[in-house]
Amino acid sequence: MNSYIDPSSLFRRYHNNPILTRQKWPYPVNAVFNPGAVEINGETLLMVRVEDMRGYSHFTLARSRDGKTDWRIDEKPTLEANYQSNEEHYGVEDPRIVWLENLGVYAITYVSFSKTGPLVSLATTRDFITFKRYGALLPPEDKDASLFPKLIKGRFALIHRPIVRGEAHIWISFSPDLKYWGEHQMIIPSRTGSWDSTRVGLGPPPIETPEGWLIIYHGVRNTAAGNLYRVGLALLDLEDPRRVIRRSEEWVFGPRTSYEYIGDVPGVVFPTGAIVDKNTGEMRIYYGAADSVVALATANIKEVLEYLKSCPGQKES
Ligand code: BMA
Repeated sequence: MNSYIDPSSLFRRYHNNPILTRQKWPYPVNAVFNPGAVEINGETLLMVRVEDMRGYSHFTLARSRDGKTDWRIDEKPTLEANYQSNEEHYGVEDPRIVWLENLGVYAITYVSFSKTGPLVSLATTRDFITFKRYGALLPPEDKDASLFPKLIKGRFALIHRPIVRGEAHIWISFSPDLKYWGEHQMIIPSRTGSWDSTRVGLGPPPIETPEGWLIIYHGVRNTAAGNLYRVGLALLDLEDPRRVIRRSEEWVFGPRTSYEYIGDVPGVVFPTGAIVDKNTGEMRIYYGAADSVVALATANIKEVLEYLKSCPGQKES
């Protein structure tokens, strides 16, 4: 146990949660959740996963000046699945967005639901109006992926979560060109007996900090009442993100409120976007709650790193 910092005090729910609901949507939908987040010209832009009444998902943009209030939601979908394709036949889900410094584009990794299972796909954009689709990066079954915002030793790096032999652990892979991927390595495994025993998967994209790449991930435990989705933390080495410097033993955020327990999938908090205010250190974490609404939690990044530094390191594998 960590002695002096209460992990459940690190993330604080926004008092006006949920911030986005299907009732606020300009057109009829079933649910809005798991948004990618990015800051552009001081404005927060959420690329929200919107599930239609068929059960297929697409992405629609919502914008706010302070990232908390007065959300302006686009009248129609921003990025629709290419339903004719095998890759996106059943829709697109759970986008993660990074600004790719070296290419000068936003990179959106998302789950495309193909006829043969979930795939990790990539699209890039400069303006969130037109998109260049790269297609699937790796074979199914794979989800919960994000690029690092920077090249690592001259190569692109991708965190993702393949399912292999029924096991779901977090992996990293590298590419010289966003096309050919290799040097696949498992970095954050699920832990037998723990709160994250059934599955783990990356939440928001990796966040660069002086201490390392901050990883916010979801962990799942299968219970008598179904799957419980909670959130844990890890820190990866800046130069070599295959190296896990720290990992929390405890979860730091989990379902507690009615909007996290009442919805299509009860007992789910699923963070997919994070924005750090460099001046105040406030980190805004956008998450899907109960696969039905978008909610916001805030944390102080210094406190989060302080807590992580009190966590155990991971043995070299
Ligand atoms: C995961 C993903 C998420 C979803 C979560 C909880 O496997 O499919 O989109 O929010 O399950 O249902």
